[in-house]
Parts: sequence; structure tokens; C-alpha cells
Amino acid sequence: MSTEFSFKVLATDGKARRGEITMPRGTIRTPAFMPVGTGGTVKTMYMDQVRDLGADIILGNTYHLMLRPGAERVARLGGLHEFARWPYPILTDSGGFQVMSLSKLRKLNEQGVTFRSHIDGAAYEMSPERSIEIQGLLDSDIQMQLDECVALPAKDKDIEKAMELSLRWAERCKVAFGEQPGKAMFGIVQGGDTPALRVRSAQALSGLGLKGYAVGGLAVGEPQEVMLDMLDVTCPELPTEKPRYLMGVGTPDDIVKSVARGIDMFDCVMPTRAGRHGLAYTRRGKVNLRNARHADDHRPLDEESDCPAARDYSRAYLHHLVKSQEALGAMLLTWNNLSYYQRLMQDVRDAIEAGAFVDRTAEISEGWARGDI
Ligand code: PRF
Repeated sequence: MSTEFSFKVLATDGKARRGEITMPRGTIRTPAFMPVGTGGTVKTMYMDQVRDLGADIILGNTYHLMLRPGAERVARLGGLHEFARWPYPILTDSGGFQVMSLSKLRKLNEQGVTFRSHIDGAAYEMSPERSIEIQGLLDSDIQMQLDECVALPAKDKDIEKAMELSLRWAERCKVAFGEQPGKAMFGIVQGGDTPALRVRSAQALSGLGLKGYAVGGLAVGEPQEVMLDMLDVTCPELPTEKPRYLMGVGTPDDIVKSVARGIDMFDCVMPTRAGRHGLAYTRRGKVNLRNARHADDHRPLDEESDCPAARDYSRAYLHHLVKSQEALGAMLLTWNNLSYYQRLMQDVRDAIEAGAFVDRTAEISEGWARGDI
């Protein structure tokens, strides 16, 4: 196994890239979907199941883990991989985005963010340096810079201020991270829905020579078309030889359309959260298992799937589990949904290699658009 972090583009089809990130804990096949493991668990799933579905990397959250059980404690217990029993690569988000959406009484200035925990109200401070320190204590393989993400719509002046602050924080994170050959620190492009600010952010970050670049500040209230337009202006400004990660996105349709614009990595709570709420993703569309029309339906979710959750259980049984709020309902639907997402990424990778990505894109988007069946 490699002792260095490296990225290689193996094939392209239009702007879509089939690549590979190699690092000491494993190889990440891109385009990749990272299941969200916020608090050291991909909710309702055994890590062995997550791995068996084809996930090469999972995401963890600085914000949640610093509050509970605490970064220093995780470090004493051998790091997040050992603690959660996931020995493969982990990417951690830096915390800024979660502070803004979850914590109370938050205050942001040049130095960083101060906030109170959503769990017990305890006061915390997070600077760019402390975020990187925490991600190091967790032993995260891909660490994210601290940034400020503004929800859209927003005033140009506010978008610009957050983007410029994020750039200064990127430089401080780069210094705090230093040289760690087998690991990476990614910068995050901000700039809201303003093309000129996106370009300025992407160019300035590219100048820092980081190991990868994320596109943040999207899927925060704007229409899909605006998000895709922002990718059209941002991706060409990022170095072709570095991985690109679109944060917190998205639906299967968002993913294929973003891959078509040059994105390599994704994470989203959608498959796991939807699973806990009775919603299943299948190749023929979304299925809401709460609906009474499934009560007598013998058919499985997808008889052709190789995931037991999709193939071996009747819709009637899944409906019953969801209606009775049984733990197994959330477990089976999460398993099904992550299986669907990992299958989607494998299809996308195969299609790029075969030079057939454009045709497959339309097919995947149509299946998704068909909705509840
Ligand atoms: N910044 C960080 N994490 C994020 C986002 C961001 O802009 C988003 C936006 N979609 C999701 N997660 N640090």
C-alpha cells in the first residue's frame, strides 16, 4: 500500500472523470459516494455491510465528534478508525457548516467561531487551527478546511465576505496541517451563486497547491440549474490533476449531472436519512413504504438487486416494519438505499470507462424522475 496521497485520472468521457485516489488506508475509486457516518456510525449499518456495498471511504463530522465523545478521547482510544472499526479512509468535514446549522448562540469573526453545543449548551471555540487539530486527533485521512457557507438566496456582499474569509481560513488550515504525506487537506470553494466570486475563490485556492478541492456553498436553497451553472464556471478553474468534491450532494440526478461537469466525490445524508423515514430508492424510482398501497404487496423492492434488503423482503413486510416503527425497517431501507447509491456510482464509473456516460446519464436521470412506483 502507498505511503503517499495521490490521485490519477484513469479515463475521461467529456468532462466526466474516472479516477483513483491512493492513500495508506486504501484506494478510492472515483467518482465516489461517501456514506455519511456523522458520529462514528453510518446510522443503522454495520461497517462490514457498508464495506460490502462497495464504499471505499466514509465521512465523519468534526462538530459531532468534538462534542461527543470528544476528540481527545477518540485519540486516546486509538483514533476514529479503531474506535468505529472502519480501517479504510475517512474524510472529515471541518465543522463550520454543522456549527451554523445545528449549534446555538454562534458567533463568527476573523479568529473563528464560538458556539454552544446543541446537546448540553456547553461553550466551545473553533478556529481553523483547532478544526485541523481535532481532525488530526480523529486521525482523519482527508481533512477539510474550516469555511463559512452562506445559505442562498443571500446578498452579494455577504457571499463575498464569507468567501474571502474562507480563503484566509484555507491559508491558516494549510499552515496548521503542514506536511503529512499519506493524508490530505482539501480547500473549499465558496462564492454562492455569483460566477465571478466562484472563479476568484477557485483560482485563489488553486494557487495554494492543496491536494484536493471541494465545492461548498451549493445545494443550500438554490435551484438545481443554478448549482450546475456554478459547477460549469468553477470546475475549469480547478487543477485537472486534483480530486474535486461536491459537498452535501445529492439526488441521483444531481450526482450524474455533477459528474458530467467534472466532480469526483460526493456525500449526502439522503440515502441514510430517507431510509430512516420509510423512503426507498430503486432503479425504477422512489418508493414510500409508509403508503397503504404496499400493505398486501408480495413483491420485493427490486428482485434484480443483489442487496438482500431489496431482493428478499416483501413490500408488505417493509410497510409493516415502517408503520410499526421497528428498528429493522430503518436498517433494511438504509441498506437498500446505500446499495442503490453504490450501484449507481459503479454504473457511472463503468460508463465513463466504456465511453458511454452520456447515454447512461439520461437513463439514470429518467429512472429517478419517474418517482414513486
Ligand atoms: N462547507 C462545509 N461542509 C458542507 C458544505 C459547505 O459549504 C455543504 C454545502 N452543501 C455541505 N457540507 N464545510
